[in-house]
Amino acid sequence: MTQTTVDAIDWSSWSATERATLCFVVRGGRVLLIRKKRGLGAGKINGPGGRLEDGESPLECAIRETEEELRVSPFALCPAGRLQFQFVDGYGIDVSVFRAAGCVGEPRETDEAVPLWTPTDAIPYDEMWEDDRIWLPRMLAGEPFHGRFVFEEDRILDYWMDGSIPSIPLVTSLG
Ligand code: 8OG
Repeated sequence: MTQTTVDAIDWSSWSATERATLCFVVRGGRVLLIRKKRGLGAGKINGPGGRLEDGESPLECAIRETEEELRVSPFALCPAGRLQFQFVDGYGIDVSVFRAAGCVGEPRETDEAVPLWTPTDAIPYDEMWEDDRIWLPRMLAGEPFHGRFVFEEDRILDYWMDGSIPSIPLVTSLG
């Protein structure tokens, strides 16, 4: 894979190496973020989430990952957006983003993550993936989004953002 622009990629036939999820609990002017301790993006601040297991739907994955990383169960999840990342080394990841109205339990630190209840007007973008400042405001505002990003390591080379409803079913399994 040597394409370095969004337009150079045939997105109609694009397939990701892996599928993953993100789950943002947004409640009372704050969003539940994490400091990730391991995996892709370790050290960065992100939402809870991770890669799909075999036979799992994105919705199931988003709930399981939040439970594993923070020991809380998110509820009232809604599909919020879709993010397609192509890295120039050939790796691609397709991320279903969910917003949750709340969670049961108090978030706790685990060996995967440190919980960070963060005011929605003080998001630490400098410590997050470079693309987050592009779509996270839409997620917080409840606006749908669909983003495509070409990355080289952790730097954006090119991107496209659209405010449409994501074009894949977010709550069914690939089978
Ligand atoms: O299993 P693991 O935690 O390593 O899965 C990667 C997680 O990182 C998954 O939740 C999806 C998420 N992720 C990316 N790229 C980006 C990105 O650019 N921004 C954000 N916020 N999350 C990302 O893989």
